[in-house]
Amino acid sequence: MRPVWIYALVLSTLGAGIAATPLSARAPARAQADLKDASGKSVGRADVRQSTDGLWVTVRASGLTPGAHGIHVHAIGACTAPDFTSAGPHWNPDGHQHGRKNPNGAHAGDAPNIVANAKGRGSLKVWLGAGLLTGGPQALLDTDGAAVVIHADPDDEMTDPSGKSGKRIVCGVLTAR
Ligand SMILES: [Cu+2]
Repeated sequence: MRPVWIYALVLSTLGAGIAATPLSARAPARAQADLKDASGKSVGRADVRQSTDGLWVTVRASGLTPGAHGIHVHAIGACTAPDFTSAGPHWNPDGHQHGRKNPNGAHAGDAPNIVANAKGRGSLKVWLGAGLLTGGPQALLDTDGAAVVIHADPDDEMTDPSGKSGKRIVCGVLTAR
């Protein structure tokens, strides 16, 4: 039988380890959205991952018309078909203008276009910036949530407020995993 002090040492070490764990490591590290078209059909998935350098978004979608489509993280986690206006404007906690090519931009939820191939399939991986998934006043998953929206037309990444990207054709509510 080992002396009691060894157990005390182990317990205190464990305790110190837990206390030293940063808040972000205990918060949800991922969110996921099932992307649906206006008819409610599932057409893909979006994942948001919290990293030490901010938020990464990965998207896979099908059933799109070939070519470029605007895609953004929108400010409200509600996808009411058929127009998805329920998802609100782009996620924009800093009050910037739209567009990654806009000198007064960009919204935190702005992304480069997703480009669908001849079969209507597209994918995208993008760094959104030094944001937080949860915790803090500017977290993505705030009380009204967030959604990923794909548009009918290309985003010119310049014109406020949505780069002339047209109708909202796909939407998915982000939920923490
Ligand atoms: Cu959008």
